[in-house]
Amino acid sequence: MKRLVILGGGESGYGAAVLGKKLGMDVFLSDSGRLKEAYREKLEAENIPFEEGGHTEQKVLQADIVVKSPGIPDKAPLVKALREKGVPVVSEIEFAARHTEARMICITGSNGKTTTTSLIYHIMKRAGLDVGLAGNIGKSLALQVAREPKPTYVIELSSFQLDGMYEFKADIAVLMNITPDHLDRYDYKMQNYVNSKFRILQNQTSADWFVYWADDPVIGKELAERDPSARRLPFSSKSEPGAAAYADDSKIAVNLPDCGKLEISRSRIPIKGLHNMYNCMAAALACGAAGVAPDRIADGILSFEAVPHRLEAVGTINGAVWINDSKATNVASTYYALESMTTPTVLILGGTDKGNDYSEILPFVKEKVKAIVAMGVDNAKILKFFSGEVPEIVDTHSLADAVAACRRLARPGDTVLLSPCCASFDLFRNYEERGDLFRQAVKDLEK
Ligand code: UMA
Ligand code: ADP
Repeated sequence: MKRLVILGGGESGYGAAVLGKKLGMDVFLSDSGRLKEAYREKLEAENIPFEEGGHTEQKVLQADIVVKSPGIPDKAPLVKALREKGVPVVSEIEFAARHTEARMICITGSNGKTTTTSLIYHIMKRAGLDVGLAGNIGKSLALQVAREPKPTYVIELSSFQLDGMYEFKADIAVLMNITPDHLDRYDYKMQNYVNSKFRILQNQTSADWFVYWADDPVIGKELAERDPSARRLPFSSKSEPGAAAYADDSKIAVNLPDCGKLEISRSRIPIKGLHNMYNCMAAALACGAAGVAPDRIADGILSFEAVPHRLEAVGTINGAVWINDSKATNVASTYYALESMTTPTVLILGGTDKGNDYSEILPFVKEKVKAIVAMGVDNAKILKFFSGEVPEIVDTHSLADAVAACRRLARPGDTVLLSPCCASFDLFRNYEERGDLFRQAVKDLEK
């Protein structure tokens, strides 16, 4: 009997354990911290052996195969020891994919993954397809393969998951963009991060599809060097020869593989901003490659609501619209949030800085932002960078103070935008908590 050891007992670890048990493997799960109550209870109920509060090296090293949770870095001493011993260490997605024949539609990129993944899933479900949603979006693929197998999965892939993928093949791969992120996990070398993202193309053949943003200089350079074999479906902000889809000021136009053309007026699309037109084009091309008819794709795009925490309108106070874009945790995402602003903006920035270069958003800040409300434990870098660049900057250290400052600064017709450019961990548990508390504060003000 093959021994499967799982490192980390969160969503992906638990799912891998259930699949391993179903396959008749000798399963052992090991977590260095404390398991979440819900996962501990399920592991006990299902008689899956586990340990928490530390990894017992001797038990882990006995593995024939190890599934590693994505949060655990490759540099962890135990992972190194496993590799030195020749034990394969794979991601939960790789493990799950080895036990299903399902068609895989996979989405990666630095920004836009969750929106595009959710949109593809929404279009396909509405078109009547039997499809599962999995991956970095928060749902284990292995658990679904074990419990409710589907003929098609739409999977959001992070670079951490891609790092543990070897034999996996995406039938349709979508690469949204590549801008610096998570560099602390990649020796602060951008090329290492780029290589990780390009793993989404590995093992693809000329029968598969590759959807990507044609205007991205990083992707362009890599494609020139790598020349992958999959059929290409580039989307662009310009109508250019070779582009399978483009967006202009009034519409998106998509040339769907083998099934015709599609044009949708931007004013009819519920999600706003140029970045969301990229997400719509990517989703339309992926669905077209999967054989969904143009009218069903249009129907899905026109009925898709914003995902929470991504340019989510949460209320109107004194004539100013308040928007929650808490998921904007890096410079590129705040860039696109600002790009989509059409009224004077009070911008909440700040949190845990990941080595941000704020000069990328400076032109939009100068053009559109009337005040910056810095919200973080330490706002020194933001205050220093933007002072003199906007009419007003306020220094706050809590959500309550930031919201009060925005209320004072915003006039009828303005927009208050929480698009912090930073991770949330200084003041909040995660970006969801930051966005939820912001939404609640706005609702309280509306009362
Ligand atoms: N742990 C160990 N040993 C260690 C370090 C951690 O055992 O050395 C344990 C922790 O105590 C924890 C467990 O590992 O109990 C699981 O941690 P995890 O976060 O790595 O894994 P999951 O809970 O299974 O969640 C993962 C993704 N997490 C990360 O990539 C960090 C989830 O993405 C994903 O939704 C889920 O699998 C299902 O696929 C989250 C994320 O933050 C949302 N992703 C990053 C992002 O979007 O930027 C990449
Ligand atoms: P991810 O899952 O990759 O983090 P999301 O869809 O959750 O991406 O969006 C996160 C943030 O990134 C959004 O709040 C928005 O500001 C920005 N964003 C969304 N789509 C794109 C895109 N295609 N290009 C650049 N930025 C984007």
